[in-house]
Amino acid sequence: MDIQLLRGDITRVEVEAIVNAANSGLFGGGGVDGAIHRAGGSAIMEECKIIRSKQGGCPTGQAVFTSAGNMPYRYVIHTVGPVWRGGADGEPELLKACYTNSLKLADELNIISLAFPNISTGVYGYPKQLAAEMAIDAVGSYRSKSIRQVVFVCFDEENYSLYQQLIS
Ligand code: AR6
Repeated sequence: MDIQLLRGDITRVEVEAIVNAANSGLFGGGGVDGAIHRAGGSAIMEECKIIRSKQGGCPTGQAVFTSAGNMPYRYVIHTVGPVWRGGADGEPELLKACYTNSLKLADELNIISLAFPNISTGVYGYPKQLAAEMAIDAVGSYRSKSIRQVVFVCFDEENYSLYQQLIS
């Protein structure tokens, strides 16, 4: 798998599918979740409602998918990162599971290229250095059937420079 790094807005990256850092109710919100729902329009929220009524949302560490609405992607994969509570509450395993379960779902959907935001590093408060190390480790150790390219999309400068140091 080719791993790339970009600074910017995940709704403007050229890939087949993008990952959203959602909440377990799939209610939408701020940060990258808000940006994705704004860019994709109401169709994504309608599909989230259906998932909520069928299975009650998406547990932390798991992943579900919807269409991408108005965005030119095949899918949005919604995963739910852990809220940082000091690190002894299963946060590292749950963050790793977000990446691995999103990759597994992308494989099932025959996705060739996938973009990730820096899950949990906004309002969920996960330390950025630890999250970047986990993200790169999880993606780097995953053996994919269909995915050829993974793009880490960093919105803020701090994450971008952390990823630059870890990837180069
Ligand atoms: N493109 C890429 N990354 C972005 C964008 C964007 N347009 N906007 C922000 N980021 P957060 P979390 C980065 O808070 O910590 C939501 O309200 C941002 O710089 O979006 O997993 C959900 O509904 C940060 O590095 O997600 C949940 O309730 C990263 O995205 C909750 O926040 C993640 O920040 C999830 O919290």
